[in-house]
Amino acid sequence: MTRWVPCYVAIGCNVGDCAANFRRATDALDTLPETLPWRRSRVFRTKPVGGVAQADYFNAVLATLTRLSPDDLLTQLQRIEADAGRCRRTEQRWGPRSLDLDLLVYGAVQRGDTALTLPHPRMAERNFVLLPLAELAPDLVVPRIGHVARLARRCTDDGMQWQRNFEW
Ligand code: A4P
Ligand code: MG
Repeated sequence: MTRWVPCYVAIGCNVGDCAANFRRATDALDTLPETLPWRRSRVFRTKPVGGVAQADYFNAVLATLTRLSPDDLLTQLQRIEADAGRCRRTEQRWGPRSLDLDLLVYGAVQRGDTALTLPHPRMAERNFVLLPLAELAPDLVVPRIGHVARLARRCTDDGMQWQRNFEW
């Protein structure tokens, strides 16, 4: 029998009605087959990272246990992004997007394919990933990256504001 695997997904948005996009995404995630209901971190408003001038983002992290394979889970994440109006062909790398769902960690799996790199290669550099991830899984040790709470302790929360009234 396939085992349940803990996995973590970063969610981000800086185009359109982000609360509605987050809600639609989490509703869709909660209906995935072979996947338990998702837990959520708090939502933060964050300054854009990556050098492209654009609006602030809303960011959070989601956690579940799944029996889907990493590739099937990524396919589902990309379908949910497309349903929220995201079009990869026309958008700029690190530019504005209505919904970004990045698979951060899938159990202890490590792989380097362009289509799916695990753990997510830039997660250790991103405060908007580490701080919410540390709320859900402080004791997680991410392969090649390290202990989440320890990494999060090195982050500053400059440019990150908790969105207490974000309704999703
Ligand atoms: N891909 C490979 N590995 C993965 C993975 N672990 N999870 C491939 C998801 N996708 C993965 O991703 C590009 C390709 O990466 C996909 O085709 C997939 O097969 P994408 O989501 O289309 O593009 P992206 O998100 O622009 O690329 P990337 O490299 O994931 O960018 P980041 O690192 O997500 O940066 N600033 C703030 N404050 N908040 C943000 O959320 N996000 C970005 C995007 C930039 N600045 C930001 C934020
Ligand atoms: Mg992405």
